[in-house]
Amino acid sequence: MERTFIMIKPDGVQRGLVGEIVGRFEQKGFTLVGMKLMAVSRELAEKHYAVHKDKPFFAGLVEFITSSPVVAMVWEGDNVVTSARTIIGATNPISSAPGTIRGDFGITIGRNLIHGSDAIETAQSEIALWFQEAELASWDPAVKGWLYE
Ligand code: DAT
Ligand code: MG
Repeated sequence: MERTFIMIKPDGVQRGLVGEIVGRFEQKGFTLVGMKLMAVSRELAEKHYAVHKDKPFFAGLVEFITSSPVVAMVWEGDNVVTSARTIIGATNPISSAPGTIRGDFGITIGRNLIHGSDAIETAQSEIALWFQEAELASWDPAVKGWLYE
């Protein structure tokens, strides 16, 4: 089964949107296999966003992600990587469709509430960066037969 890494950013936690955001992935039918609220070190933030290290917004992004706790999660399901990106919406919340997390709750790109892996390979490396194997639970939801034919 495919897995993806999802992180509720400091603005999502501070604004009391953790339950709302987790609920959207639950309601879709995806399976939660790992979740923790944590303070993010500068080292972890810089590794996670390493692909953006030469961008003008990098310093501010690292400052933001380390400013207050995040909720790191791993979700599982068919096509969960692409589907989660659809549920999340476009990078800039002002261009995100209503019904998406960023479209419903965000205004600016620097406070866009949530991260989701952009490809299967990225998901694998991000899950390994954020979670120990023992922190992930493999389990079969009882409703599986009602979600998949
Ligand atoms: P996404 O989070 O949709 O994968 P990304 O990987 O291009 O977007 O960028 C990572 C994060 O960096 C993004 O969620 C918010 C921030 N960011 C991206 N472009 C930005 C910009 N032009 N100004 C400020 N922050 C930006
Ligand atoms: Mg990205």
